[in-house]
Amino acid sequence: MQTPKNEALSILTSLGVPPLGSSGLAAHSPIDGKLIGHVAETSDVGAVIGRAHAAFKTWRLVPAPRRGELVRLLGEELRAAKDDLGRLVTLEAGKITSEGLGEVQEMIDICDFAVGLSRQLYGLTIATERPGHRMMETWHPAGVCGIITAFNFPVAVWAWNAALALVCGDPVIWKPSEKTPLTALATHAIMQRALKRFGDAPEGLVELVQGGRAVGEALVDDPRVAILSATGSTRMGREVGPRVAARFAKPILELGGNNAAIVAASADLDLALRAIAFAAIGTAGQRCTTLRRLFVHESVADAFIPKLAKVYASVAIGDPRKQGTLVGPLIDRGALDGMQKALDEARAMGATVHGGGVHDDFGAVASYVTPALVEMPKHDGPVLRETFAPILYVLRYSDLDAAIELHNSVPQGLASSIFTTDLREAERFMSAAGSDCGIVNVNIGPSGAEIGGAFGGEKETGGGRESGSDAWRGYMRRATNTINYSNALPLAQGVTFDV
Ligand code: UN1
Repeated sequence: MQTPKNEALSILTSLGVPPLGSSGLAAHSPIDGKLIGHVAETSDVGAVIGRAHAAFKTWRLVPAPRRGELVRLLGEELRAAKDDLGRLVTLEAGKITSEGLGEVQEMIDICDFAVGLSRQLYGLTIATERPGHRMMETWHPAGVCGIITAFNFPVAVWAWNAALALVCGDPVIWKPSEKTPLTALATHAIMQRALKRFGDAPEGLVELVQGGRAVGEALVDDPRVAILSATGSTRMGREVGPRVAARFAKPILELGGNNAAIVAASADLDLALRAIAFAAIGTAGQRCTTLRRLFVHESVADAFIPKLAKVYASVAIGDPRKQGTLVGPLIDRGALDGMQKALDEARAMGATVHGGGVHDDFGAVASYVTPALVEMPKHDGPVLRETFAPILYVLRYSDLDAAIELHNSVPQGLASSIFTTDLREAERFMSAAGSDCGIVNVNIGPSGAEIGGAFGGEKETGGGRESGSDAWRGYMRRATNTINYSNALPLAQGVTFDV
């Protein structure tokens, strides 16, 4: 097998990315922890925003179905590049091959969705109290959309935002994670091909800025950026949200999750086992939708938890490019340290920890771990936090309402599941008194959402919605229009004002 560096460099060449430089952001592969190369940082973000802002003046007037054509071409280019880009995601983010490819598929799916949307973007016609009048809603492009993304979905999250923003008439500026600059360069090169085939897109319509905190802050604070979509930690969102709100721009925040599942007494335990394994161990626990807390009914706990521990002990860990591997590396040493710290805290509380060890045999600079299944004596301490690593905290319950209350007692509110064959329990979990999350599932895990639904969550998850359903509205501004087609001028609420 090639070294990650050589493989990444040859993919970048085949995707048409110019050779990497010798200074700027350092790109590593978590597979061996080694340097791949350097990516230049953007020095003048203001100039980039200026270009995008100028592009808005033209793009907002291009008919939406024609804007959709650009996204259709992007989808075509992504289909052609799927294998290369998916492998690059594996090399730079450490995902196993099928998940790297799955991430690119998610980009293709949102392009298809957005193309259809480009012939919709519909408003309402509303009954008016005045004769000879008509009232309606119109949706217009909102302006430049800044997109800040995280390392764990280094390309798909850009696509969820960009595909919608572009059909909605908004130029996009992307600030990827500093940990994944190469997949961003590759995606940008693919986008350039779509733009070239499209022909007459305004300069500055799709921009990429690379760098650290200052680059992100320039997008957050610039009044020319009308929409700021940020994916990452709650800590990041706590800074970004108020700054965007302070200048009355539109934030779309997709922050931390502390996702839970309930395994009820009537659950199909075989199905639950497989679903829970994927949700908790998949992507090495580095999805914002990763399953982190599990409530198991006391009547099935003794049968179920040992089975789960067996899965944890047998799961194949290693080079994510290798067939059969299910758990690749963590992104870096910081993630590994964070995991060990959380496990130490759990042990100090009296928890039983299955797995959780560090694999130094893959080389001291790489960060491979065995996923940890942690039987907790109580719902407290590290259980209340999102640790971005494969740790699943398990608790037993006897009463469903009490379990739902604990389920909802964390600050985050992204994704949740119940495993049950009891209709009453399933409906209770989805009801107003049930899970308080943005994603509430029955008999499937909390991760791996399709793009057709709105994606996002409540409370400290930030409240934003991306992707499907009517999430497009977050990228547009609404105008209410009242049209008088009579000769009279009746005022609303019966007011008279004769001059
Ligand atoms: C994320 O982890 O930032 O539902 C997004 C899922 C994916 C997206 C996760 N479709 O797991």
